[in-house]
Amino acid sequence: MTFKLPELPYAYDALDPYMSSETLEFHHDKHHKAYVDKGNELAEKAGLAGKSLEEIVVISYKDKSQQPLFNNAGQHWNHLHFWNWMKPNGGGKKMDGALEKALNDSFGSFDDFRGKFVEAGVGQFGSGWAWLVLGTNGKLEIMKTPNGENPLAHGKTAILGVDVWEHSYYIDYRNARAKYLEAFVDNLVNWEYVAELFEKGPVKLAA
Ligand code: MN3
Repeated sequence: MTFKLPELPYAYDALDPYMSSETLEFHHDKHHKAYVDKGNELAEKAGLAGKSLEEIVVISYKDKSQQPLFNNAGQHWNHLHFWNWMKPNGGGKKMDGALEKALNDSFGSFDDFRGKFVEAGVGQFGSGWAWLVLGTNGKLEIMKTPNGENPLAHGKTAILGVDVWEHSYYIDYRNARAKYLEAFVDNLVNWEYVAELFEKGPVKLAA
């Protein structure tokens, strides 16, 4: 199988009360699993089963006839990282020096970053994601994408992303997407993982 559903890196109830076990059970065991299953089926059909996930995301984004494969492969990539972008007792202004400096240089302050990141997530009309990506000249940028689209498809490197599909927050926050996004930044973000991706630098694709 090309794609494999990972175990969550923490217990289902580990993110309570900011993200409930009910949300994680549905989101991981049903939604993410469906992207993996459908993605494998479509990658096989497209003759791309031997490629890396990153290659499949890029190839299927460029080829509009492969939109269904892109939707599922993109969402698989997004969720692989999303689980790692959270941790118990995460969030707040708790990151290492270089990343903190980049946030300050790019947005003015951590609070300005927080405001813009939440605003991007709230402003994404319908389903999608909000992202923190590597920009030019060592700066960081915020972007938002619809549905399963991600920075990778646009040749950009995401170091943080948040799922704003309703399945990610409706059980815990109902329609209050802003409250969910604030709780994500204040209480859930795994800054160690963000720093790891920041230090790794731009994604390199074999393709
Ligand atoms: Mn999701």
